[in-house]
Amino acid sequence: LRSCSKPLAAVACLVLTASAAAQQTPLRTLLVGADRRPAQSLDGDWHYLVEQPPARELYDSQGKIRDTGYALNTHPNISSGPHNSEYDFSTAPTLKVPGDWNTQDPTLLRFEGVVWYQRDFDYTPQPGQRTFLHIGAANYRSVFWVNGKRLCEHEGGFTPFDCDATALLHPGSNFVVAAVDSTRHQDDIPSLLYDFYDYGGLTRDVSLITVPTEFIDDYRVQLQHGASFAPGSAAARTVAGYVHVEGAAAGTKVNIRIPEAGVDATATTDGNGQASFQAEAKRLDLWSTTNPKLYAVQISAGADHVADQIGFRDVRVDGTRILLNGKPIALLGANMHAEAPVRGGRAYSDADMQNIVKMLHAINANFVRLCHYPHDERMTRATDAAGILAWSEIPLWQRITFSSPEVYAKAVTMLHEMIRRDQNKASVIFWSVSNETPNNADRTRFLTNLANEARHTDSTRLITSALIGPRVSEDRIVQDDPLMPALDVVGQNEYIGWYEGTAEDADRKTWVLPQKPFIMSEFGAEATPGNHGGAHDRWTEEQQVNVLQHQFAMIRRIPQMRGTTPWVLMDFRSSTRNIPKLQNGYNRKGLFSETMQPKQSVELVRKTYTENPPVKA
Ligand code: GCB
Repeated sequence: LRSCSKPLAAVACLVLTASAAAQQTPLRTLLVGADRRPAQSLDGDWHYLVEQPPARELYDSQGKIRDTGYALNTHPNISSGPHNSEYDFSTAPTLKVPGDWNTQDPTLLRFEGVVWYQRDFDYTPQPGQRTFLHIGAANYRSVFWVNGKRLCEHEGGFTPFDCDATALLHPGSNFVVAAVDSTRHQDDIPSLLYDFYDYGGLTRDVSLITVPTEFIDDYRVQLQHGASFAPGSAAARTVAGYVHVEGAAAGTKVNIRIPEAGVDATATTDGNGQASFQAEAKRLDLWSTTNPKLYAVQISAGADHVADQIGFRDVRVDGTRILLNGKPIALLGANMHAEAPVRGGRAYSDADMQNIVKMLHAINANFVRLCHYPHDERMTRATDAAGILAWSEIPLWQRITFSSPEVYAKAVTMLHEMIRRDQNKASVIFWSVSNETPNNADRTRFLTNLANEARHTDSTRLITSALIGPRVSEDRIVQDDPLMPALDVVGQNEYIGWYEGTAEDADRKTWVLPQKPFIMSEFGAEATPGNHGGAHDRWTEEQQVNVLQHQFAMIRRIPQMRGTTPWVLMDFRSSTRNIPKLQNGYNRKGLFSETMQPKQSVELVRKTYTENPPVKA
């Protein structure tokens, strides 16, 4: 519990200390670079049982988690003895993990509640090692038991966690039971209402990761922040960061090697297990959108090793400009939900990510807003490899209980988890703290504190949020949201031509904005794929093109604009979109349909981004 001094662990530790005394809950952490470690995959078929609300197998009448019942994975006496049990995982059907339950069982398409999962696995303990159960994401609340004993709990549907299962595992056959609860509550993040699908389940990879007793749980390896890119100054090539070794005594040696860049640095841990380092690279190609160079980075400490692929780049703001490696950059992109193209459901595979990258390439994008929650780590690996800059967001969507200190604590945990997982991804340049929140004192205090927390946790990226609702008086749009001083870059959402007025209204608008870099982070119109008509006929591909054309023309007239992300790259499932025939359960503002069929708008956006970008660098 020494790592309680670190921000992420501190939050986990608070949770742990409360329950630790009563239940001896083992350490829960988030292993940086977990996806790079050798692992025993637990993906595949898991038995499942569905519990209708109020889920009395999981919660007692006070709402506390029960450790009896399904968690024990007992089997009913079927042929002899008194009848003893009303469930049986071993004869229950299976769901694939990773994967949401909604798209795997037609009866669960709209199910929000508790689903129980179970699987057996073989395990061979190794002396002097610790084994973590790694969960890529479980939406929304989840509880895990190993061999009938409670292992850990987690809240939040989009970030990974690692639970130390060493003490609960034994040689030979073991079993794990998980209860995943997607029920919505007012004080959750997101809260009760949102315009995307509530995909429940073990939506990302599950595995066992074995590490030595002293192990690398956290590291940052980056281009040293603040390097000079002024003409004539020495090339920026100092690599700096830290390695944290959980359980290490002060003075433990840590080695960081980047052979191709000629880096071979050693450092020693302090009393908190942390070793900071700084090293001159002999040669270093900076990561950029045109040269997404990733280096093999090897980190070792005692018996533990992690091998990662890391790009080195600098991002900062200069007045109203955004600089990548010292050069102004225009961000041309689109929004994207973590929705699997073609297959449907929550995206989780490399093939899903490649399809998303394919669509981004089709519009000649160099940027993607990954909305409205952290996507699968495969996505930010894919943007790293493809040279596509990324915006990553926590799911503070519209109406959150901003007055609640408990909700603020949850938001901080989600922010730390998002940052910690992707802190070594060169492509991720923005941490977004929220989307379209109501402008009032509670929310502004909450989000200002959260933005400061994000900057304090990671000063090497830019902090942003997507705002809505500027003051409009006739054709003058004045954005004076008091959250803006806390942001490095401001995202602006607006739907002129769809939720308000006509496409042509955009031609008359004058935007009055502070001297900061802005991104037009949402704009667009719905078009049912294959539906055609005139430029003013609703739901047609032609109208969508018309709205986007007028939007691009308007954006071109706003000098602070440095990026655009139309809403949205691909149609996505949303339980709030229920106009039969036109929507059929999908938000239709996609440039592509959910099966990746391009609408006419794809060609418009591609041509605009290629020949006449709507923003200047
Ligand atoms: C918004 C939200 C986004 C919605 C979109 C829409 O303003 O940020 O989550 O899906 O509008 O289509 O209404």
